[in-house]
Amino acid sequence: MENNKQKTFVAIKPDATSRKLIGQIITRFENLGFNLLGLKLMRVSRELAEKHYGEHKGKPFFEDLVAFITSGPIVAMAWEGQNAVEITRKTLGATDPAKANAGTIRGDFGTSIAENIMHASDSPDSAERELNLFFPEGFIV
Ligand code: FUP
Repeated sequence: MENNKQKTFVAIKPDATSRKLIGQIITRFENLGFNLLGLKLMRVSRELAEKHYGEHKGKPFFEDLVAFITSGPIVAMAWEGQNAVEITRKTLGATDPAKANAGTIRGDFGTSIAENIMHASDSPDSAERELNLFFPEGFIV
């Protein structure tokens, strides 16, 4: 059997937590057959937001992005499974909900590129970096 087990970092953003979408979103990840390694409801500090979105520093949307991700609680999660990084990105759909296919999480729940429901790591290297940022304490499983 193929073995490409990966860990990925996923976050439910403040628009989705305030819209009470947490349960529906977690169900979709459980349906994929992934294993949940870590999960926490948290507020993102400005410092953490700037580190997490470091690649976008200087872009016109950077300040709004930091303001948004720090505006309310997020759910930070670590999931593990075969090809988890790529499958998770597919499950979220395109960054802009207007371009995301129906059936994807952003396609089904989102309307705005700035407030687009979820984040997911875009590569195994990003996943490692982001998991270290959001789960410096590691995992109990
Ligand atoms: P993604 O990897 O799909 O989260 O997308 P990006 O890393 O390109 O963008 C990170 C976040 O920046 C997006 F979730 C939303 C925000 N963004 C904007 O607000 N405007 C843009 O034009 C592009 C991204």
